[in-house]
Amino acid sequence: MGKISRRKLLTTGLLAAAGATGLGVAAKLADYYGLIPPDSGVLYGAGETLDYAADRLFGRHALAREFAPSQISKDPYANPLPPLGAEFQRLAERGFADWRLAVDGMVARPGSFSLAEIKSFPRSTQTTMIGCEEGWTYIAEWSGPPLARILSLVGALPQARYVVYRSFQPKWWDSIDIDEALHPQTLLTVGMNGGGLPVAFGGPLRLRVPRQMGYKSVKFLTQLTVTDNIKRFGKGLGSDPPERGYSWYGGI
Ligand SMILES: Nc1nc2c(c(=O)[nH]1)N[C@H]1C(S)=C(S)[C@@H](COP(=O)(O)O)O[C@H]1N2
Ligand SMILES: [Mo]
Repeated sequence: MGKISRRKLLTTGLLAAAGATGLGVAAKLADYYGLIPPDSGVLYGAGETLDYAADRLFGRHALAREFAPSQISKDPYANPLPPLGAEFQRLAERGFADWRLAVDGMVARPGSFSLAEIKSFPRSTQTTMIGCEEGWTYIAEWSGPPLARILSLVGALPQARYVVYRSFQPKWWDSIDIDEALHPQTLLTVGMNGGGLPVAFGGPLRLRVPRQMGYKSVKFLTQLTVTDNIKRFGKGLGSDPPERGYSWYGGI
């Protein structure tokens, strides 16, 4: 296929195909261009596939909406958490001095960072909205080094396609594709509303993914694994939520 027709297909083909002949064709096009989210079948989940493919073709650099300081929610709602246990308690009592973020997988220099190291990196600040699929939202100011910074420090390899991330709560693991991981608004959050990050909101360290639904912003971040193949993790669907009927891609 020549350059011009390929470009034309990329810019008009997906949506036109979806409109004219149904989502199955869009899913096939998405597959052709390697834009299939890991939890979708080609026939089932075509709606989500279209969503993901359209975002990746047209909006990979799009910014999540930012709000004015006056719009910050006075009373942000923290999703209630089960008890985090004795080990978490011990870490908290020491001011999380022993908290570490391990980074492994397809990186030139695997290793781990202390919280103090992460806090010492240049921070970005954003005032964005977080929303739960259950229907509530709030706006807060979040700050921390962009995930992209850590990925460049450890030397993520060019073949990398996803970053899998894990929490102190083992059930809460998830993944994002490399576009989302390198996006400037994807933050290793250490601060909220001008202070530290409270435990209720995922302190001491939370991955903030403001272009996707709240469940992708995993609290108590402990590990990053860079990979080119998501199928090796869990049931191969890219995260825990799809194992329970939610989408892997939570674009908003
Ligand atoms: N580790 C961990 N991360 C988590 C959760 C959780 O229970 N544990 N809940 C998720 C869900 S479903 C949502 S909607 C948001 C809620 O964020 P909030 O408590 O700041 O409102 O955090 C997400 N990250
Ligand atoms: Mo949620």
